[in-house]
Amino acid sequence: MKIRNIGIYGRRNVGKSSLINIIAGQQVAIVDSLAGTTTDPVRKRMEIYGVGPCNLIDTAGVDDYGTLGEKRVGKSLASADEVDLALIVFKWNCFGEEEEKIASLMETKGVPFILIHNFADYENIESALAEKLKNRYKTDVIDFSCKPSAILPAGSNVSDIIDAIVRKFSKETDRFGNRTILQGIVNQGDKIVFVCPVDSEAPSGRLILPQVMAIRDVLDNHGTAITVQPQELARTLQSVSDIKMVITDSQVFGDVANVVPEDIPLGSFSILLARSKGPFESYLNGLRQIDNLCEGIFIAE
Ligand SMILES: Nc1nc2c(ncn2[C@@H]2O[C@H](COP(=O)(O)OP(=O)(O)OP(=O)(O)O)[C@@H](O)[C@H]2O)c(=O)[nH]1
Ligand SMILES: [Mg+2]
Repeated sequence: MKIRNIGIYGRRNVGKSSLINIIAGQQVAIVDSLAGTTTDPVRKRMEIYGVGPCNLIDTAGVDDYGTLGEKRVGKSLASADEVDLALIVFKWNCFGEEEEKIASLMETKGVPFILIHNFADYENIESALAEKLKNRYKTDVIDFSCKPSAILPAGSNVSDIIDAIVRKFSKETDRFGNRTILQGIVNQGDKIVFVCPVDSEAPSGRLILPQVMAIRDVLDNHGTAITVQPQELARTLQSVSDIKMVITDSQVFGDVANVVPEDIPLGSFSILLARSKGPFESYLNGLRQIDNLCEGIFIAE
């Protein structure tokens, strides 16, 4: 199972290190009132029930300055390349340019994030700000306090943060921790055409598992699944408008490619399955190397 990296980001002194310690349930990172206490990313491996093994990564504040400070900021932000989820921490109702920068970096990298308003013992998040952020970023905004003696607002508890983390990951994974077969491809209202030849190679009386998984994924996302044999494809493409994608059995890929117009993306069940199960970027890089191979025997599975 993939180990998830969860990064904690924010300005200096907002309580990032305090938060990693609370989530991990132990003193992982040094906490101090001195701004700029954390200099290098601090990692802690832990198991989150419902997510599996995770690395929590505490980072240096993104508002550090000076030659050394800028190097720290660079290192904090570079970790965005390896994180699967970001916790963006802010305090005192100050969600400004720094926080916006982190959020837009995560959006660019396709990293989901949760917003945590810390220091709730000092002041609660204003409901107008919470609403604004929820609407703008379509994500959880949690009012929280890392101060042990704090009288917390109703429902403010570390379990709220854990629950939000689990929800973020469950949206993008099935219960085995894999991405669903059409992850990120199918959205509500999309029409996807599946080409499933029923020939001598097809099992009797049923569809094969990747086909079933793909149809189910479209239904889960409230899209429309249109399933045809290769012979019916051309007619279907003519009669149905706004098709998002065609996905075919690999055996007939060539024939199907001749029929599908260039503006409709075409994929195969095998490629989608490989994408959902493993390091797809590595597969693609491997594929690019095929042209560089010397003559000989090449076996790939
Ligand atoms: N009152 C209050 N104090 C907090 C809270 N969270 C953290 N602190 C205090 O704020 C100070 C900074 O906390 P840290 O966890 O070190 O903050 P940080 O974001 O890791 O700071 P840097 O490592 O400097 O970037 C410490 O004195 C903490 O005890 C909170 O929710 N409420
Ligand atoms: Mg710190």
